[in-house]
Amino acid sequence: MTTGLQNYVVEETSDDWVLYHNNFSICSRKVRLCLEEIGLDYRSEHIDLIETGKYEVASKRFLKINPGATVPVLLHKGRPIYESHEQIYYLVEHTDNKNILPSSENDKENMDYWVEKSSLIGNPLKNQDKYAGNSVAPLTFPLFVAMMRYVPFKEIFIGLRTHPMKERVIGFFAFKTFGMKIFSSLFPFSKLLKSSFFNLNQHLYDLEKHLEGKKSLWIVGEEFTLADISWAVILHRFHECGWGNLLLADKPFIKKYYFNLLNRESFKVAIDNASHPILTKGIDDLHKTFSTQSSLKEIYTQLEKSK
Ligand SMILES: N[C@@H](CCC(=O)N[C@@H](CS)C(=O)NCC(=O)O)C(=O)O
Repeated sequence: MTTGLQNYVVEETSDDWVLYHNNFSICSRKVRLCLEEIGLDYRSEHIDLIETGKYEVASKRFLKINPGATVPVLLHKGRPIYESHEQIYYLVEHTDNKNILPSSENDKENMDYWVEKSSLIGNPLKNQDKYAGNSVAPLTFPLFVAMMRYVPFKEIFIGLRTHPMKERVIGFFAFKTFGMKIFSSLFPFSKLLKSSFFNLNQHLYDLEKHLEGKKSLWIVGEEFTLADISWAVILHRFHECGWGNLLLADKPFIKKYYFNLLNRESFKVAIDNASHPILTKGIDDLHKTFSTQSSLKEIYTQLEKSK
């Protein structure tokens, strides 16, 4: 598939900008944050993932928008862009409001480096040492398990028929079937959680060192840029999944940086105010489970000791 704006129309529409997205999806949050920062008017189309109750992402209607069955998809005059890291660049380059692009070439290079490092590219189980987005993905699995309690099996079975990536559907079937026991050493998931944790921790050390040296409000400097948008959703994701204390215990500069992100108006609109009932219940259940469920607790304690 070619990158960036595709040369075909997937929807006849009079809306210049349409975003197909999901409130829980980390990549969708990134693009919503960008849209808020730019202040762009767009039509919002919420699409359910199995985590939020059903495989709307693999429905006939949505597969016409994206045969790959993923969100977010940004449409510009009906033509799609499929990758979130490309969507945010496209948005700033094709709208008047350029205030989140750095003015100097040097800063722009710096921004590109941090955007790429935080992206989720390709299979999240690969290239975790290159992309923080890939390494945070498996750390979300405990929250997936918690959310699956509220999703009936029959909805997962629909995905077995319609979803182009069957391995993902089988993963959710296993999460629903085994619950948190899936993180015991009998399954490969505990090893995966640990290696993803180590990879993400390394990316965070790099960011900590950068922020410490820079001593600026945001990643590139005093200007808020795409790099901050891209990291905001990663930091928020591991906090909502209960890894925040462990990952940031020795990183005071990221802690302060995250505090500033949380207080940004765009963050409140694009992330805090865009939740979902299954997500709220899942987070609540997970945070209780973390300290009581033996296999998760064991992983947490092992990681704590290893730091
Ligand atoms: N590299 C893509 C990743 C897109 C992606 O995997 N999106 C997830 C949600 S964050 C999704 O739509 N999953 C649907 C599914 O697995 O059924 C991007 O950056 O946009």
